[in-house]
Amino acid sequence: MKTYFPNIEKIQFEGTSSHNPLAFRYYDENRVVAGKTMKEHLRFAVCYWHTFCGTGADPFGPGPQQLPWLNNSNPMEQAYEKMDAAFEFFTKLGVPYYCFHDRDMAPEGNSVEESEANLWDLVKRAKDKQDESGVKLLWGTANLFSNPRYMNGGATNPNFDVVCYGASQVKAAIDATKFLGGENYVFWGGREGYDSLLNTNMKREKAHFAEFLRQCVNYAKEIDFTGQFLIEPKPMEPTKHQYDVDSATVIGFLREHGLEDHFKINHEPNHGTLAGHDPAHDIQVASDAGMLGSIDANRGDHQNGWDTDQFPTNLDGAVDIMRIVLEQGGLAPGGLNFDAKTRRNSTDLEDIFYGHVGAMDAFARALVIAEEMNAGDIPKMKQARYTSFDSGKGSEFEAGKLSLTDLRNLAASNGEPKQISGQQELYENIYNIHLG
Ligand code: XLS
Ligand code: CA
Ligand code: CA
Repeated sequence: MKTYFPNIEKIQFEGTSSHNPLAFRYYDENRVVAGKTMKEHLRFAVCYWHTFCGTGADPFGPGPQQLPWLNNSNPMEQAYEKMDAAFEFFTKLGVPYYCFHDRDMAPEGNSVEESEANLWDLVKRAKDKQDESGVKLLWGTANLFSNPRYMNGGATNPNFDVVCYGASQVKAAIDATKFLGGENYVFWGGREGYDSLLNTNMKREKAHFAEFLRQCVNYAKEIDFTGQFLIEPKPMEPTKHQYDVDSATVIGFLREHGLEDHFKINHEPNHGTLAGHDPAHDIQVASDAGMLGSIDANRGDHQNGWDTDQFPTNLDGAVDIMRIVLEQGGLAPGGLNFDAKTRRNSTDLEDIFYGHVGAMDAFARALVIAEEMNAGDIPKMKQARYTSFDSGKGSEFEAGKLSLTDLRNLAASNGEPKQISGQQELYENIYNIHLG
């Protein structure tokens, strides 16, 4: 079979003394940290869309990246070649998982039936390749945003016919995900949002979205799909106001519509940045609600108001994520999916490997640091800040046993509270010691 990365051998772990840019310095998949291997903790996935479909196009010009698997003018042949390249890449990189949209894998046909047949053809191939390589599907999803028919949204489109068309795609993508043993299924809000209230009944569109999701839950039960459903928040882009703004918004929406037991959050750090949060804030919000399901490991840029989808090679960002993941006992059945793309001018095929190798190493290193940090002074100091609630009147307050008048009377008898420093600088210094 043709090889697309002839100059690249399987990426090996070589340790910190290595200067080989195509080797791992920290990611040793069998190394045990806190009772699990790195592979089990990190559950890395490669995304099909940026890595095999994106060529670096932007609003100012076409993509300069030449991807040899996109040359065939027959769309099905091209999809086969793309899949060969994808599985060669997954295998050489040594990731256990991948993620895809229906349209990344198979071209759209001229009818619902033809699109379903195209997808099914490719999905059967993918199953064989999964079985041969051992690479598994972390999640599947449907693209309800590229085709112009979705210009006013998919599930939230004001035209019912478009909602039905979107449903046909989601149904097929759930079927495909089930067939491939996918451990999750993602709903990212695509064009579910709006640009102007003058032409948009937001309340009705959100109700339609909830009903659409409810029917997906019903369908999963009907076909016995047991993967985890995930919603991915994003505040803007492509629409001005995306409905799934951030973790808190999604949690509120799910609870409002009685869907909270059926969905968790797939959090993308870049989207947290776009929402004006530190990504760790939004991830902690999801985790605190018991709803952090998976992470699209990437990073944005605070200077830019758009989705830069950069590789998450920043160590502190990875540490902040892994601290929360470890605290909640892991991400499974979710994982860390690199929803990231090389920069437009990174035009060598090796650049795709550099991005992934660097990000995998950053997270492997972050896992070890976060484990030490969680066992160190920071959690103890944080806990100590709240000791006044651990016993006596503080614990009665937490148990709901004190009225507002009781609290007032305590203030009167206790007098002016003692000033207690928040010591942020000290915490930051300890954090830096762990970072090494
Ligand atoms: C786009 C999203 C998208 C989802 C999957 O901003 O990140 O790629 O992850 O539809
Ligand atoms: Ca994403
Ligand atoms: Ca993104």
